[in-house]
Amino acid sequence: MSSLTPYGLTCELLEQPLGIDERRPRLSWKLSSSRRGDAPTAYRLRVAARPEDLDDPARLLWDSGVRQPELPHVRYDGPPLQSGTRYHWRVSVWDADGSQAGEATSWFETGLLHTDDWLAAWIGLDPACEPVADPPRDDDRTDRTRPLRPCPHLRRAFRLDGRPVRARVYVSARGLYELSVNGHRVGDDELAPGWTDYRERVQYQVHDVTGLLREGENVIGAVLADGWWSGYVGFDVRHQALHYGPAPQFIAQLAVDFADGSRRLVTTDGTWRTGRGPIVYSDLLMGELVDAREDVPGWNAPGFDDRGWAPAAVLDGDVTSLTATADQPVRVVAELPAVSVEPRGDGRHIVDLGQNMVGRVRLTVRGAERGARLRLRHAEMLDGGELYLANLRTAEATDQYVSAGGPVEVFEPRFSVHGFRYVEVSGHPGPLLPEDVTGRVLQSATPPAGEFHCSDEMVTRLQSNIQWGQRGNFVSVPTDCPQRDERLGWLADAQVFLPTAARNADVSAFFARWMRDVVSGQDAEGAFPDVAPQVCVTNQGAPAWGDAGVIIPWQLYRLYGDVRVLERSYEAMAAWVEHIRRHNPDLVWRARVGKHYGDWLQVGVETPRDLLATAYFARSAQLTGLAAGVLGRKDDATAYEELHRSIREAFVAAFVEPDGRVAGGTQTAYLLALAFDLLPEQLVPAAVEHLAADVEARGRHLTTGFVGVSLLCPVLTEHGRADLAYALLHQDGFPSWCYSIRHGATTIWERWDGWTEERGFQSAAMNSFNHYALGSVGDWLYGRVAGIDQEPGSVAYRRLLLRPAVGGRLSWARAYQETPYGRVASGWRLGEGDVRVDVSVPPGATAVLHLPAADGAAVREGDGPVTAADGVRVIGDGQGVLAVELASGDYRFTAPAPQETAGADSRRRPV
Ligand code: RAM
Repeated sequence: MSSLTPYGLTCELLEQPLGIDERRPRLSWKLSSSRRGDAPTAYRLRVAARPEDLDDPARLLWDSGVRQPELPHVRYDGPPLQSGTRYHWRVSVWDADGSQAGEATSWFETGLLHTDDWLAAWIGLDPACEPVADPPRDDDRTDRTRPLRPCPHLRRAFRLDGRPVRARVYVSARGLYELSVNGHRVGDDELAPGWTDYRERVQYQVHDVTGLLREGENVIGAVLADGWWSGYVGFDVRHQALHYGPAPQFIAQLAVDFADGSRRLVTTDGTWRTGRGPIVYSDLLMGELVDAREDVPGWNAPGFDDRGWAPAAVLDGDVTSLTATADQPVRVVAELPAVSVEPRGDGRHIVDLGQNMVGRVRLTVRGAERGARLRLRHAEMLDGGELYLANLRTAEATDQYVSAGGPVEVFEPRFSVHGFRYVEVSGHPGPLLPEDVTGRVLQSATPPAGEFHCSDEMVTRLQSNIQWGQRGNFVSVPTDCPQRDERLGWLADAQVFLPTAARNADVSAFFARWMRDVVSGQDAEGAFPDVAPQVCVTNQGAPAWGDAGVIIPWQLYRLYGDVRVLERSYEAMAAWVEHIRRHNPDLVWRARVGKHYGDWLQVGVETPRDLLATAYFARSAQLTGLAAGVLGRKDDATAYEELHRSIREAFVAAFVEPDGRVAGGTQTAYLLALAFDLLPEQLVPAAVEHLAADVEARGRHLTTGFVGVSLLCPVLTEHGRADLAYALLHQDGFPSWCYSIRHGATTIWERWDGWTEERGFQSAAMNSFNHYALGSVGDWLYGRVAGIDQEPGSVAYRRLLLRPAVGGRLSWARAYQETPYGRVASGWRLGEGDVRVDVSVPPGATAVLHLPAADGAAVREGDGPVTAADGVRVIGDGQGVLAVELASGDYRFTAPAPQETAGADSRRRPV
C-alpha cells in the first residue's frame, strides 16, 4: 500500500480562504510519502457543494477526471461559481505503481463576485458633526500638521426573527476597522483591511459570524481609525498632504440565512449610528491615546441607548474598488515577555524585550488613580541608558493611557504599530513587574516554510536576525523599516530579499498581491515606481528599484510555479523594458534613471551607476523574454532574447576590459557582471580573480550595498570560492554581518555602519535598525550552506539541485523547506574523517546531489555502497564531488571527508 498523501491544500495560494473572487481559482496540494521513489502518476479533482456530495458522481459540480500531474496549480474548470458560496474539494492521487493512493479534502468560499452583489454604501461620520479634537493635553505634541482625531464608533441594531443557519459579513474600510457582533470581536485580523493602492483597490474581508448572532435583537459595531487611508504615512510628515482621503469610512454587508431558505441583509446605510469611545486618537506612526474614563460600556451590544449618537453619513456607493482579500491578514503572531524592567526613580521604567520587534505592548496597570496618565515610548536602541529616539524622525511612536481608576486595567493600542526593543513606561504607579509588559508581535501571517540551523552561534544569530527583519517588515506590504516616519514598500529592497523571504515563509500570496500595487504605480511611459503602494515618493524608474517589477513576478513563477502573476504582470514588464530601450537607443542605460540610488549604502566605494543600470536592463530584458516564453508569446520571447544579447554586447563594450576588469572595479560591479551572465565565457575566470582579489585586499571585507550584497556569497561560491564566501560570513570586523551581531544586533540593520565603535550612531536622518535588505544572504544559507536549490530551468523546485558546501567554521548545517511539491531537506555533519549528508526529496520532484567526497567510490548510502542504493544513480565523480541523481525519498550518505572543504564547483547560478 502506497503512502503517497496530499497535504497543505490551498486555493488561490491560501488555506481555506473565505471569500475569493477569482472566477477560475487555482487548487494546489503538496505530497508526502514514506516510500523511496514514490511519485504521483495521476491526480483527480472533485468539487461539490457539500462534503457528502464529493462521493456522489451525480452531484459533483466539477470532476477533472484522472489526469497526468502538471504544475502545482490546477485551475478550476467547472461551471461558473456563485457569490458567497462554499465549495468543497477533494484531490486524489495515484502513486508510482499507478495505484490509487491518498486523498485529502478542503474547501474554499467565494466572496461577492459581482459589483451588484454589494448593496452596502460607504458610511462615516457626518462631516458636519465631526467631533473636534480635544485641545492639546499636558504632553501632547502641538507641531503636527493636523490634529489627530477620535476613533469613530459605528453601530447598527437589528432584529432577527429566527436563529440563523449561516451568516457572513463582507466588510472593509477606507482606514482601519475592528468589527464586533453582539459585543464580541469578529476574527483576529489586525490593521484590516491592510494597505493596498487604495486609489485602485481596497480589499474586503469575509467572516463567518453564524455563531455570534441570535434570535431577537443583535448589534453589529465597528471602530475605525485613520490607518494608511487618512493617517500619517511615509516621511516628512510635518508637511505631507493627505494621501488618500480626509477621514475613515466603513462598509459592511451582513447576509443572514435561515433554515426556511430566506435571507436577511444588513448593510451600511444611513440607519447606522455614530459616536465616540475611549480612543482619543490612533495613528500608525504617532501612536494611540486611550482615555479609559470615556469608555462606553455596552455600545456594541444589544440594549444600549444610542439616541445620543448621530446618524452616520452616507458617503458614496462606489464599490468598484473593492476586491477580495488575496493574501494572509496581519495577525499577532508571537508574544515576547519582558527580559528586564529598570526603574529610573523619576516615575519612569525602561523595559527591555530582548528583541527588536514590531507590534505593540500590552501593559497591565494595578492601582492607578482615576485620571492618572501613563505613557509608553518605544525605541530600537538605548543611548547612554536612555531611549535612542532620534532615528524615528517625526514618528512619535508614543502610546498613552489615562486610567479609569480600576483595580486592574489592561492597555493595548489597537491601530498603531511601532518598531522597538525598549519601552519607556512613565506614570506607572508601580511596582512594574516584567509580567506586566508583553510585546505583541504583528506580522502578515505568511505560513512558516523553512528553517536553517548550523553549528556556529553567530551564523545562527544571523539567521534569527534575518527572520526578525522579515517578520517586522512584512506587515501588509513589504516595507523598508518599521519604526521611523517611512515604512514604505521600496521595490529594490523587496526584489533582493524575496528569495530569502521565500525560504523562511510561504510569501507567494503576499508578494503576488503586492505586485498588483507595483503595477498600479507604473506610469504612462512604463516606469515602475520606487515604492508601492505609491505615496510620498514620486520618483519613478530607478535602476534595480523599477526592475523589481520584472524580477518579482519572475521569481514568483520560478519559486512557486505561479503563472498567473506572470500573465497579470507581463504587459507591465514589457512596458518597463520598452521604456528603458526607448530612451537609451545605444543600450547603455544612462537616460531616465529616475533618482538613481546606485548600490545603495555601499561602503567606501562607488559602483559606476551606468554599469549597474545597464546590468539590470540586461536582466530585465532577459527575464521578460523568459516570461514571454512561458506564456507562449514566441515572437516576444525571441525579440527579448535578442535584446538581451545586444545589451550584453553593449555592456561589454562599455564596461569590460580585455583582461576581464570591469569598470569601477568594485565588488558589486564584478558581481553584477558575473551573476547576470554578462561576460564573454573566456573572461569569467579573470573576473572572478579580480573580484576575489578585491575581497582579499580589503582583509576579507565586503563593500557591497543593497544591490551587490545579495549576489556576494552566491557568486563566490558558484565560481569555486566558497572559502571566501565563508570568510565574509564569519567576518566580524567592520563592515560585516557579524559586526552588528557582535554589537548586540537582534535584527538586520539598514546600514553596515548604523553603529560603529569609532563614531557610535550614524546620522539619525536615516538609520533604521530593522531593515531586511542586507539580510538577503539568507538565500545562500539555505541554498549553498545547507544546499537546497533547484536546477536552472526548473520551476517550483521540481528538479532539485542539492549542493551542500561543507566549509567555513561550521561542523554541521541543515535546512528544510516546504516547496510546492512537498518538503525538501538537506544537511551535513563532519565526523571523524567523514562527512554525513542527509537529504529528502518530495514525491514528484527529482534531485541532483553534489556530495562533497574525497573518494567517490567509498561513498555509502544507508548501510550499503552508493552504487547499490535504491533510487540513486551516480552521474559524475571528480574534483572532490560525487554527483548523484535521486528519486524522491529520504537518503543518508556517508563520504570520506573532502580534503578541501570549499565546495569547488563551476556550475552557473540558475536564472
Ligand atoms: C531609504 C531606505 C530604503 C531604500 C531607499 C532608497 O529610504 O534605505 O530601504 O530603498 O532609501
